[in-house]
Amino acid sequence: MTHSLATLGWRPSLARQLADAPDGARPARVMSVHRSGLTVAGEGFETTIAPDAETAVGDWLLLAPNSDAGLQRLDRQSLLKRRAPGAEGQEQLIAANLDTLFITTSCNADFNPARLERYLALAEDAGITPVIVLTKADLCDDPDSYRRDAEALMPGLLAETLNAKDPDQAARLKPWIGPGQTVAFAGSSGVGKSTLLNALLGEDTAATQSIREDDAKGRHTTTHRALFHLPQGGWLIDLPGMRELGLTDAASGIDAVFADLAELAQTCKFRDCAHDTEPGCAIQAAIEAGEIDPARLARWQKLQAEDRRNSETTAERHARDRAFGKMVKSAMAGKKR
Ligand SMILES: Nc1nc2c(ncn2[C@@H]2O[C@H](COP(=O)(O)OP(=O)(O)OP(=O)(O)O)[C@@H](O)[C@H]2O)c(=O)[nH]1
Ligand SMILES: [Mg+2]
Ligand SMILES: [Zn+2]
Repeated sequence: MTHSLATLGWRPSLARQLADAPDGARPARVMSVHRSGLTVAGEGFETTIAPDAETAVGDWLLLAPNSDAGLQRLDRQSLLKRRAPGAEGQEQLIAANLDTLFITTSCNADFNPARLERYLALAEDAGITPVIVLTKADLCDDPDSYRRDAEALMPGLLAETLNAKDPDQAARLKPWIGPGQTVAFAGSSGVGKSTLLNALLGEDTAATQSIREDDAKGRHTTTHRALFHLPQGGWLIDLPGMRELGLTDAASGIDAVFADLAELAQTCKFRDCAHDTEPGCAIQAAIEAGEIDPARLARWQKLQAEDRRNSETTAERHARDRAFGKMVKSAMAGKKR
């Protein structure tokens, strides 16, 4: 089946980039990434081109007018990447041009502000709009309190409560999954991601089959990543689990989630204020005035520390280990004395 550019998610920010393109160059979106090649689709055509480590599923490319040669990659609206597991510091692209990340949790003990903030920082850092989806509203006395708590996690954040098993309620995600939109679900095991997807997919179609299959355990070991067409017109990309999606170099995403704190910190007396016992600390003053939850400050600082640790280059890590080794040695020497 072939698609129109609009159906594939074409938009003005991409069209503007064609100004300098050669006549007849054809835009095409990367529909799937395999070890052996990239499946790309453009206006009324689909073809396979050579693989390229710099290109991710969801990317937009320009193909030459009369051959399948890739001419250039168009600027991305968003890019989700991770540090490759095992390899030191190497970056691995996961998906490009996602519009929305549905951060999924439930109206129960799975609701964990620190974990949600981690996903939020990941989305913000990648340039993807996060939406919190709160499932199992049908099993909860006060789903609205969860919605309020979720929306308080970040300025401007939206949250939806629903019963994932009810297709009418799953339909609340419609505004984000219409034609040309690209989305993904993230969240712990058991929160209802597959249930929600099934409710959105409705009856079995070919696309349904492949998503359901891909959702089964074990399939993620293949290097295959693909865009699936939703009946509502949008595109879905399956993501690896969160453990494999840890934060690295996400300082700007973290500051976006904690924008209110980051802004306030600018008015602390000292530029390097640790917001602890420093004089003139605007954050501590706001805590004393009851305007900021001290737990939120603690979570911000913890996430920043983790990001700094994960973002260290190998050389920096070795330097820190050496310094630590020296410290241990001198402490031992001190003990002996
Ligand atoms: N009552 C109710 N049950 C739900 C809801 N959402 C999910 N469930 C149930 O919770 C269980 C787990 O749901 P899944 O959809 O498999 O969860 P998942 O997020 O896909 O989990 P993983 O695939 O392991 O990551 C299933 O038994 C669902 O029927 C909901 O909104 N209400
Ligand atoms: Mg699942
Ligand atoms: Zn301060």
